[in-house]
Amino acid sequence: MVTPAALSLSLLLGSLAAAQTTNMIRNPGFEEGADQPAEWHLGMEGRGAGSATWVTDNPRSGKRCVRLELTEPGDYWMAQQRYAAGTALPDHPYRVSGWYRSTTSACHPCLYFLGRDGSFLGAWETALPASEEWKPFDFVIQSKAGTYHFELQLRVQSAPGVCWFDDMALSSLRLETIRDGIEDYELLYLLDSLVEAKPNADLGLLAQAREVLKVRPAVSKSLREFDRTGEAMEAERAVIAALIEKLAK
Ligand SMILES: [Ca+2]
Repeated sequence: MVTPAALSLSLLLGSLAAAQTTNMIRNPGFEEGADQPAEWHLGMEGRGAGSATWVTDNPRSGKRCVRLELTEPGDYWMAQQRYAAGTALPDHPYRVSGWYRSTTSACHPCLYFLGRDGSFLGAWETALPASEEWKPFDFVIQSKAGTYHFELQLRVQSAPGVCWFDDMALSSLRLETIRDGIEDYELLYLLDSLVEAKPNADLGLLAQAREVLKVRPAVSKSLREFDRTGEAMEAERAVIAALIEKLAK
């Protein structure tokens, strides 16, 4: 028999799977491709000797990452990816994140804001500090008025140096936040229904569920203060999902 709780759970798992596809970046871990990383253009703009290559030396994930080198002062060598027209919103928050390592501070993630006719409206760009080990970066940026789509550039810029990028992500922050909010609400609602529907379930499990339903301070604090890492929320979601699974049996 398919119970309402089981049905909700399957719908919920479907929506959780859909939520994994919010990353706009194609081939974000540089794993796909034959001679070149699929979906990425490797090259340079301006002046300066260097290289942009697809490499297997110490990737952050899988077997590959991208390596960018500038051997003399100049503009930039980069891995570039452009998105289809109409895929970005104007005046809208976006989150760009990824992993890098770098011999100098010449490692620059950069996002071009492009208008409806493909015109350049401006760019967001930042220098990342040198790091011998893989290090995450995570920025929230606001798209410019008139933005219709983006171009992403992962650069080594200005000064000589070598940098590597892997596991990139770009997503609409508002959609991400709203979706997560809906999921949290759905998860809590489902858990609450199960506690009501299963008074004869394991007492320890029910007590734990009731405790979670109070919403723990660390989580509500992160909801108010917007925990950028989302670690508290992620941990809580895992606890709630595990309780739902056990109670739904
Ligand atoms: Ca990789």
